[in-house]
Amino acid sequence: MASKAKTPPDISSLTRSKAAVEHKRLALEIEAHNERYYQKDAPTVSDAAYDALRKRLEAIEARFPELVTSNSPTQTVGASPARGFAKVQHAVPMLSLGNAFSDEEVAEFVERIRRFLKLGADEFPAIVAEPKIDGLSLSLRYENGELVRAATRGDGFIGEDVTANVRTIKDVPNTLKGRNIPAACEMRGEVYMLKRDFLALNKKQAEAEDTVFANPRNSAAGSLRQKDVAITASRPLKFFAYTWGEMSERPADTQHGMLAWMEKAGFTVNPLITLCKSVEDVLKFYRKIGEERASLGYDIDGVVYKVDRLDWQDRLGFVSRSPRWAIAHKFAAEQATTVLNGIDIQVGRTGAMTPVARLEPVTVGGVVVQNATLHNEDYIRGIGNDGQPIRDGVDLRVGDTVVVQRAGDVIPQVVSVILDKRPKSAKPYKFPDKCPICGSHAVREEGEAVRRCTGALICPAQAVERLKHFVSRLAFDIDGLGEKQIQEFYDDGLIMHPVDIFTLEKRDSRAAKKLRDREGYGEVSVRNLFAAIDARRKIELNRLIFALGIRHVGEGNAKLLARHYGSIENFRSAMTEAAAAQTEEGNGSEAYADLNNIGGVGDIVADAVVEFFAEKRNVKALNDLLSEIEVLPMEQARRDSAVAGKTVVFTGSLEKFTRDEAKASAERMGAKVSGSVSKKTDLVVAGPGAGSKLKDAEKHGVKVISEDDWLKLIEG
Ligand code: 9MJ
Repeated sequence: MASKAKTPPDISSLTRSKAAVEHKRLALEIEAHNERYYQKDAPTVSDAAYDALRKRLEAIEARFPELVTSNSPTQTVGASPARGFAKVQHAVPMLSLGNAFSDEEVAEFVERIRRFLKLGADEFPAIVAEPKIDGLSLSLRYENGELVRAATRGDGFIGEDVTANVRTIKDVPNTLKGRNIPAACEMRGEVYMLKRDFLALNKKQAEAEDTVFANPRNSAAGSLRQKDVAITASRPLKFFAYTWGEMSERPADTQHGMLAWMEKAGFTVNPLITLCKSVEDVLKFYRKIGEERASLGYDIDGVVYKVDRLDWQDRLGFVSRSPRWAIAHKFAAEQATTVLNGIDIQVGRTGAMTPVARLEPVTVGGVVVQNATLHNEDYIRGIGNDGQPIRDGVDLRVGDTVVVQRAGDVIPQVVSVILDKRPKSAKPYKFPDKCPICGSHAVREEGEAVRRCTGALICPAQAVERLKHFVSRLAFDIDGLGEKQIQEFYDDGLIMHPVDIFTLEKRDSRAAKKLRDREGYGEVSVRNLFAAIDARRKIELNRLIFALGIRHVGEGNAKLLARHYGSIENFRSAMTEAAAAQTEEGNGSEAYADLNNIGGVGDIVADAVVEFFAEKRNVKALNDLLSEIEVLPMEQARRDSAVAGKTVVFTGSLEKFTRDEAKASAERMGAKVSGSVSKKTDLVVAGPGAGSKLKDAEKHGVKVISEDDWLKLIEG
């Protein structure tokens, strides 16, 4: 668990100022976890660790109510919707459930209900016990029995419109069956993926070098929230219905009656759901489900108890963000102890170095665990940066006996060290300052938890991604040489470094196996490819700088650098000078000061550029490339075009060009591209499905044109 072995101070002993500091830290950490969980589908801590953080925050707020602010994580559920989907306001908010972690807390929950309802000593409120599916909550709005809108939970009040995606899920009926259909109803439940489907999907994704998901839940969320509905349709998503939001007439007056109705209406309801008549019954169900958990086929993270009578649910109502009539009884994370045999460093596609624990194999919750992520070097030291996973303040050493945990998720975690068992010979772990793959120096930026390899152009762990970036639209943009071809050529050893692109033809003329004989190629396509490569032997400085893939140097910063240095010779010699003066303490060179002084280039960008040039093999790769190409001054925008000086907004799903192409063409013509429509906007170019931006254009009286009109405008 995130903060376990070194017990944090008792809340009753906290002074107000200490509590305020901890409250702020916890709020920030929880928010960062929310964002990773809800918006990026990439959580870094287990649910149990997350729940522990939330519980502590709640306890601090209970003692110091003045610390509760409207944006405290206790006042909102999850995170605001990610960009890319339209927002939907839920007619009835989708609130979350309170948690219980022990039998006593469950008994207290029932007691609270009995007190609230003033039930007699021998009266037990019937309770429906439901497995708690670990998926993604959805709200489905039906009007006159027809599905009209589907939305994710989002922050509980506003979710994302995923109607088109949800229509591809077989378990979700488009039309409700039977009689007794309310005129308006919001059906709610969980989208999830079977464990075996998740494993098969990951295998396919890995083969295609596409996103690999950490667990079935992330896989379900990632599959649902796809802009391309065809991708969602190809994913094996399933849905269990279990509750509702707005309901114009209720077809039943109990929870179990409502579940039976949902089934008749065409939904899948979890078959294990049981009506319980006593606390013992409820706990028996919890233990039985706990035992069956591993063989259920889908992930659950606990059991939900709900008061069966709906009139009682209504009377019980809500406390802050959770219903008083329901609670989630969570499963404890499964843990085991084992020995840390070693720490390996993996280098990711962006140079991030991730430590991995090599463990003496041990069974945790029915699964053999021999590797666990250690996240970053602070995690090994037992400390944490803001928003990063934290352990217990004790550093990890090879030879240590450690506690390992699997909690719902597939990636196991090392949660704590058993200090009593530390061998005398165990030494503090020294995180490598060189990349284990290519030997380049590895640096950690201030405020960053991750150490990275600086060998952007030469590190084999990064090479393919860097090459794909090198040929991308805003960089070298070579026709016929996209990500797929780069991958093939890299796999066959034909293109390993940027310069290899420009020597491909020469080498091919001498090769025994010619490109034209490759599958999918021929005389003409190879000739076209070589011509496209030749056409890019002249490249503008800003594109070249962007193509190098230096950390933090995106399109905008590349332009700042190109404008300032004017030529590749100036840029290279200034950066080489700055790199030579680089020390642990800083950089006192004039060249560095000059770089750092460019408006818009701060310390982070300046340091990243200098680190790139401090790696001699990057400079060699650049020099090799320069022997094959000619670098032109930064591309000048056309000042005489019809759109020069205008501000343009592109909206809707563009069909004639990609968004990057649209932006590049507009900028070449001297226009500025903006993401939102205001009264300063001159022109809106709208593709199919354009929505709110069109309304904004109307409001501000901005001219709207089609993609074809745009092409005519810039070509004319
Ligand atoms: C899950 N996740 O399986 C609820 N849930 O009810 C079940 N969640 C729930 N019920 C009201 N079975 C709010 C959330």
